[in-house]
Amino acid sequence: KIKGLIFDLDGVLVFTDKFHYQAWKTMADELGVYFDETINHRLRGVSRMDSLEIILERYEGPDLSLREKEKLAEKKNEIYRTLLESMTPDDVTKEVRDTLTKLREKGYKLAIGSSSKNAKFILEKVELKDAFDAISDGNNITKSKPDPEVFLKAAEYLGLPPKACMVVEDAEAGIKAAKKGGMYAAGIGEAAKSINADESLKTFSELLDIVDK
Ligand code: G16
Ligand code: MG
Repeated sequence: KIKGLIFDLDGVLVFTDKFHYQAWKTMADELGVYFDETINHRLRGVSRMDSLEIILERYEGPDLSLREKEKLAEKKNEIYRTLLESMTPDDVTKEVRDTLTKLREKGYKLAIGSSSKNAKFILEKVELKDAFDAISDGNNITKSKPDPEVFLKAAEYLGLPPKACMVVEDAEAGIKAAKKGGMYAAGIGEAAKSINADESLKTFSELLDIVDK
């Protein structure tokens, strides 16, 4: 029996992927590294430093030290944070907001399970922070998705065993993480096609129909 839901942030509740793309693209252009939407797709749900490594697969310049890589990641984050400043509550659909409210009214515990270190900042910008009982994000984990750590922490914060939790994800790495953590996995968007997902959602509000099943 499902008692809690754990939501991925980017790609499920908000669409910050366009900002991630823009920020990485600016950095890649400066480095002279080829980067496009297809490569960007591989960055979904992946941590900042792991994302940088994926982009650097096409880098042909001199070897970069860890410090130089950290500088590049910091630079990307500065550009990304500036883009996030433009977000408002209108960046969350009514469907998402209403569904979260109804799930809570039904008695479900709700948490965020995001790889992002900017999760709290984003939730504040779109005024969604109060919709959740717990937030597990890039700041409280050591291993990024597909490792289940971020979701296991979210379940722990909710005080629920993993098997009583349903994870809602748009990325394959996130679906894999949920399954490895012993949770029920619902795919939306790109991850709705995942063969590893237990449920595939065409719309966000469909959650209300499948969660009690
Ligand atoms: C998000 C994005 C990833 C991003 C990661 C880390 O994860 O999908 O593309 O690389 O967070 O973000 P930051 O650089 O802000 O720490 P999620 O798990 O919310 O989909
Ligand atoms: Mg995501």
